[in-house]
Amino acid sequence: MTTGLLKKLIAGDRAALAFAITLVETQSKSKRALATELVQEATKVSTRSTCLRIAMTGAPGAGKSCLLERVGMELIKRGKKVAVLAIDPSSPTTKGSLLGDKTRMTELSRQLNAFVRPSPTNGWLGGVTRATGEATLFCELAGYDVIFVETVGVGQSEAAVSHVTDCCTMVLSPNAGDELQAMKRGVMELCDFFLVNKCDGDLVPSANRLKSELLSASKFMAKRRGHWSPVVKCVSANSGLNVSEYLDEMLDFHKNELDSGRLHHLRRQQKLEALRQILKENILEHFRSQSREVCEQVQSEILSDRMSVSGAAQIVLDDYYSKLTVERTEGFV
Ligand SMILES: Nc1nc2c(ncn2[C@@H]2O[C@H](COP(=O)(O)OP(=O)(O)OP(=O)(O)O)[C@@H](O)[C@H]2O)c(=O)[nH]1
Ligand SMILES: [Mg+2]
Repeated sequence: MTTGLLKKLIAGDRAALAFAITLVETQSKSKRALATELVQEATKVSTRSTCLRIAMTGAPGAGKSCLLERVGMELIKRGKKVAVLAIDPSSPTTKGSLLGDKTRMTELSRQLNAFVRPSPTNGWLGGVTRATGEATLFCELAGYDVIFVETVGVGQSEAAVSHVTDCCTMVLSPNAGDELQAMKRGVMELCDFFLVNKCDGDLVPSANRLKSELLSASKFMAKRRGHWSPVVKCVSANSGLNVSEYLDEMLDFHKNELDSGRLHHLRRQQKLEALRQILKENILEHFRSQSREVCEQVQSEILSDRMSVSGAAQIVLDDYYSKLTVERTEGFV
């Protein structure tokens, strides 16, 4: 059923790639079986584990898309094929800021060796782990060498995206000092590169100030990788300042990770994490669908002090397990 689609994917057919990604993004149960089959087949034939997967995160308006346009074009000049998967957890449709993303990567979108794909997640962050991981796999099969995943930094998205990428770049605006104070240390510790964007015109002094702040903050961060201290750079998507240098360091980083076997190890761990995530999501969904009513009942009991929290939890769990037993017995009849 999916063999034809897979062949087209491997041949680099962009329409087939777009179709395959739509398929894994769907939440419709009937299409899910087809999507699972496609991913299964794709996994078996996937041999290109040397692709580079980069998460590009940062607050709205930091300049992620503009930078990706620059970085992507530079990679294309160097003979690489580039894919950008832009995820927006806040946008329930492909309208809104995502159209903005498309237009901000106009030059890149027009390149034969580039594939730009906006993906709404319908507020479902778990979607980043599964659908994006699968979309990345398809991009690799279709021959893309570097795959960027653009996410709006909202704390959880960095953690989710770190499960499907090799490294993480955070883009910041020069005036993001306050944001930096508020940012959870754990989020910063997931990043390997910090780019202070918009280092041009009047913004140069504040960009340099933020760079110093980041450098001192990074000294106190726990290292995500023992051998690597995060790189902090001032860049400008407008002027192109340091874009090429960033890419050189990124490619070096990737080569080191690959040669040392660390990347291989990371991806194995990511696969197991993805399995855990999918199981967790499905089990939770099943639990919610079965236990909504009893949950509501015990909630009011707890709030009026007629029941202890642990006693209420036990009632909900007993009810859930008893339904599971009934389901299984009925299944055998
Ligand atoms: N001065 C200056 N402005 C920039 C630069 N890069 C981006 N901008 C401006 O910053 C604004 C936001 O840029 P985007 O690339 O869309 O930012 P983003 O982080 O992708 O935003 P979201 O996708 O909405 O989260 C735009 O108005 C850009 O023109 C830069 O290097 N210098
Ligand atoms: Mg953007």
